[in-house]
Amino acid sequence: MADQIDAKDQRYPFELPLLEYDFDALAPVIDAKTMELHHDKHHQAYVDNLNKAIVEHKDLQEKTLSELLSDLDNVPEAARGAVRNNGGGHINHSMFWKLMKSGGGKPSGAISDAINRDFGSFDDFKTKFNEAGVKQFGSGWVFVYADGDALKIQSMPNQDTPLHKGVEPIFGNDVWEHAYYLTYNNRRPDYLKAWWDVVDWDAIAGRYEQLRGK
Ligand code: MN3
Repeated sequence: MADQIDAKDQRYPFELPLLEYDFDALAPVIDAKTMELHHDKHHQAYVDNLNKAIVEHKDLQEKTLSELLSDLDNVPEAARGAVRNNGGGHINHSMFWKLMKSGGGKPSGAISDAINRDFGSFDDFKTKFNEAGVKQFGSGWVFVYADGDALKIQSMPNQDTPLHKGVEPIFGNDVWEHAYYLTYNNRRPDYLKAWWDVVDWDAIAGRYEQLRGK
């Protein structure tokens, strides 16, 4: 929904964003049951547990999610782990849903130029990204972010985000088993390869432009 506040700018109480497409829109790359569980159960749980974690912390309720995650040192220790995990879960998944659409596409414009400049070709870029996803031990994400002008690929564990270092990711893929297990079972490399077929490059180009403007 256009009038819903983006997760990074939300303050307590945090809210689950509505999916802008049907659960089966990304099938067969991501099956409908996985989408339903992933959005309605997993993401909802991150939102609920984030709200619970700061229900007693009035000072933290003043901060946006982006402010909380980029300044964890100033979150009291009793709430820090829960904010890191569930706040990260909320911001990562809120980004993730918007990076995908039925039919996908190909990069174009400035983001395509940057990929070719920094990785040689789109195919080489995808290979490096997929390798980072395969190598991430256990649960986590693979992110692309800008380091100055240069694009970087970085895998991170659990629900961590480059925001912990003050850097907003351009995009990322979820490599938790819950993201792919029903269709791909243990075959994470197959999921990583197939995922590119539902990536919305217009959405990524929009994020890239917005982040470059900062
Ligand atoms: Mn997930």
